[in-house]
Amino acid sequence: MFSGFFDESIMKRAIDNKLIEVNIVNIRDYANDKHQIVDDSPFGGGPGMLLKIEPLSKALESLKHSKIIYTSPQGKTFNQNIAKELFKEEEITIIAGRYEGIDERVIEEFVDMEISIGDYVLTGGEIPAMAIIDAVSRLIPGVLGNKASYEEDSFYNGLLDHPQYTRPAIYKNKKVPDILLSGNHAKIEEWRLKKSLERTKERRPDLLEKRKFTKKEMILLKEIENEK
Ligand code: 4FV
Repeated sequence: MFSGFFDESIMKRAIDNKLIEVNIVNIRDYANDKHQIVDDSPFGGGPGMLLKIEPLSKALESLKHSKIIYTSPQGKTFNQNIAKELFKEEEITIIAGRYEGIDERVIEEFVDMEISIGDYVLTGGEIPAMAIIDAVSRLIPGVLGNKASYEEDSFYNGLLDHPQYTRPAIYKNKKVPDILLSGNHAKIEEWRLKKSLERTKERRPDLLEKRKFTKKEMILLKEIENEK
């Protein structure tokens, strides 16, 4: 599942430019029994299988120096702040679960952080692992074309992104907002900030709760209030 993810586009370039190094560890290589069994049925009964402790422990033993992450619905919900935190790590190991999950003793012994990418159930932890690798890698200077890209990100300043447009300026009578064609960068910045505040207030008021506002933002929030 990872070949496509690492062999294309920005991730491939980051690997080729040695900005990130990826080692994929097959847990089955650490199952030393004849049939290389990696899963077994849960104690206490119940549906499905679990990843066994022996192969996983042997695979993780030499990686204890790294930040070990397990992706599961029981984890804390992934967000940009966690991505920024992980960005500071030298080396990250991500356990991508399968079946119903992994033996709890592996989590107790090895896992530093359990992360969920959302309240829904997937067939495996690979896609969550890719999401984490993508969000963290693009923060590494040089991975994205230009540095500015992630400084303009959604959530970079804790707000949702403002609307974006590109050529043509008119399409089937749908016009791009004039302000964006004005060349007045100060006015454009203000318009974008106001749009971000408006959207965040409408769609994600939770993001505004703990947020500190600049004077400028307070003024714009007042305007938005009055324009309702
Ligand atoms: C998941 C999530 C997730 C649970 C059992 C994989 C599945 C299966 N991971 N965020 N949502 N994992 O659904 O991180 O092994």
